[in-house]
Amino acid sequence: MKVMIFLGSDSDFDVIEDGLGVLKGFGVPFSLEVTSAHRSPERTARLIREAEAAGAEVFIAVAGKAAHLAGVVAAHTVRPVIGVPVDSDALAGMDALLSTVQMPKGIPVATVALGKHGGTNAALLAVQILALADEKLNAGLVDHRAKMAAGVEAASKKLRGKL
Ligand code: RP5
Repeated sequence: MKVMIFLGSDSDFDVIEDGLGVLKGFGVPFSLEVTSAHRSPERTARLIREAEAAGAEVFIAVAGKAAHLAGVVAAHTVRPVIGVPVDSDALAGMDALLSTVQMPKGIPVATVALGKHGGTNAALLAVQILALADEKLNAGLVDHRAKMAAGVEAASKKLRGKL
């Protein structure tokens, strides 16, 4: 297992679902658990220790509202932590965005976009971190970028055809 994903609630799952597809596509082994920084603090600390022992190199924490899960995970590990703020109804996710991104100096959290875009980018960022020491993953990322660029060109051609 290389990537440990924590969700603050099972209701956060849809935010990371596409990201799981990204990790599967790159063949990156991951594990996922629901744990809350405030409702199950001891479970959270234990799961972090267990994930490190199981070989986790990157952590992803997905949480909404007063989203301190990513910061708490970062407090318990020196491995990189990516925070995904959930775009819940209240304040359209601005609460979670600020809670996740505004970590005081000393304990960094790499914060990605709100919601599903953030979930996908968290997975891609985790792959990029792992690719630093994995040539196959690196080649996969280069190929992924090339496919995206080709997709933009194809979309442009399709639109031009309608003019
Ligand atoms: C946070 O509160 C969770 O990360 C979730 O985004 C939000 C709502 O939780 P539930 O009401 O679904 O348990 O802790």
